[in-house]
Amino acid sequence: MKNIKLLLAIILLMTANTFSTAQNQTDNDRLDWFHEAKFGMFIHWGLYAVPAGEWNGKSNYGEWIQYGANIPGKRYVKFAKEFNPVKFNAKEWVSLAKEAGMKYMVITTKHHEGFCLYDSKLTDYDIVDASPYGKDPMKELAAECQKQGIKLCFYYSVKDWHHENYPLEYTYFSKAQPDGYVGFPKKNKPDYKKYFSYLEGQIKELLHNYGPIGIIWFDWHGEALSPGHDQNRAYAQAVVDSIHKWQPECLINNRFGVGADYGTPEQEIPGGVQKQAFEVCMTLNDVWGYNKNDHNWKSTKQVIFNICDIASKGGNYLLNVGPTAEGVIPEPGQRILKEVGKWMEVNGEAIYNTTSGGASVRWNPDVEMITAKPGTFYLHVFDYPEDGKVYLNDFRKKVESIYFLADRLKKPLKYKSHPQGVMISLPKDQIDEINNVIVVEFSNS
Ligand code: FHN
Repeated sequence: MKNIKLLLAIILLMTANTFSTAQNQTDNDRLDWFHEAKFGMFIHWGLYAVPAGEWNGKSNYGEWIQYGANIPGKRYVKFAKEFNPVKFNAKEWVSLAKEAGMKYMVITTKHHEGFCLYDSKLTDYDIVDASPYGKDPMKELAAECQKQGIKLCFYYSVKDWHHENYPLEYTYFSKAQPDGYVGFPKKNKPDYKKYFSYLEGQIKELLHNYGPIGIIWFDWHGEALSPGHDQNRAYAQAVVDSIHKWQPECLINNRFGVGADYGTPEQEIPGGVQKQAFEVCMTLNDVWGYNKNDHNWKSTKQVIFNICDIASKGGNYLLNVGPTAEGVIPEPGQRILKEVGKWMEVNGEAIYNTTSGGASVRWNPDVEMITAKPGTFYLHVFDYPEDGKVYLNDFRKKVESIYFLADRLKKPLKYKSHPQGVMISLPKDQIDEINNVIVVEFSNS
């Protein structure tokens, strides 16, 4: 009897371990495509593109124009009648993302304004029922992403300035809005539970009507999860459980407050290598939504530097475009992304499916950053050395070969090994005007 109990205990322990490993394994599996992808397109598109950043003589607004310009809800909803993206072309948007070297696309299905960019049966405040366009652009994008092998992901704002059950207490207040801001005076006391069943119903629509979705990219749930709001956390956990039931492979970012698969630093790159998966989201100019006066575009070099810097810390880069109300991605943004794509076409091997090169870069002033794959380091050299020498310290492997990634012939570069590293001699002329990636293939022997 004693042996049977011992045997049962061992089986239980093994099963438990297998289960927990499998559970962790499933979570890790969910992130596999994300770690391989590294670079994605963020798209902020909504009624805010109609005023295009301008209102009452001020012109520095973006997607927060309803709040920032204090536009009453009954005036704001009239933008829906002017939102007619007749120039929207899903094939052009997806082809641009692909040409830029982006592997996934995160598009706003509903931003804080509450207007839905997809055909929702839970509200008429959507592009099919409330705008002259009358079609569902998410259907077109889903088909085109499927065709071109780009993973479609959906941004969804928990904050909702339009919904009658979104509480005033969960919004910011200001001199102009001392009690907080939602677009419409509240007729009754908002019922957050009812709002959350609306939210869950819309997430269900998004995960049932558009094929496989890579990420539900939640935004702004923070205020509702402050201490004393444990019930809201329970509502959110129920939605997370539903998402895992409806599409087990779908990732959830960290802005829902529960169920996070990865972190989302915004407009800044973390200082060092991160332990948890993360994705830096950034605007290409200054604002997320379309502003016709925002011409402060990042340079192609800066974007490439950011891609490499983020990848060298183990993260993804989600770079934003804000299309016009007619459905056009601004031309400067298109130009920059196409130039970035040319660099990625030649050097993408040093980005896609790489991991951080570790912290060793701090001992290597000649190298801005290092990305890695098993048996390979990619040294990113933006500032080409005048003396032609690159020292790689804190490196004790056996060099197998060293060459420029951009050199199709993989002509060996001269090097001299040292117990703590290797000194690489570069030719006088650099191979790339932005980033000269040096491949160091090594073995442990
Ligand atoms: O308020 C939003 C903002 O409009 C934009 O959508 C960004 C994108 O990450 N998220 C919130 C600000 O953190």
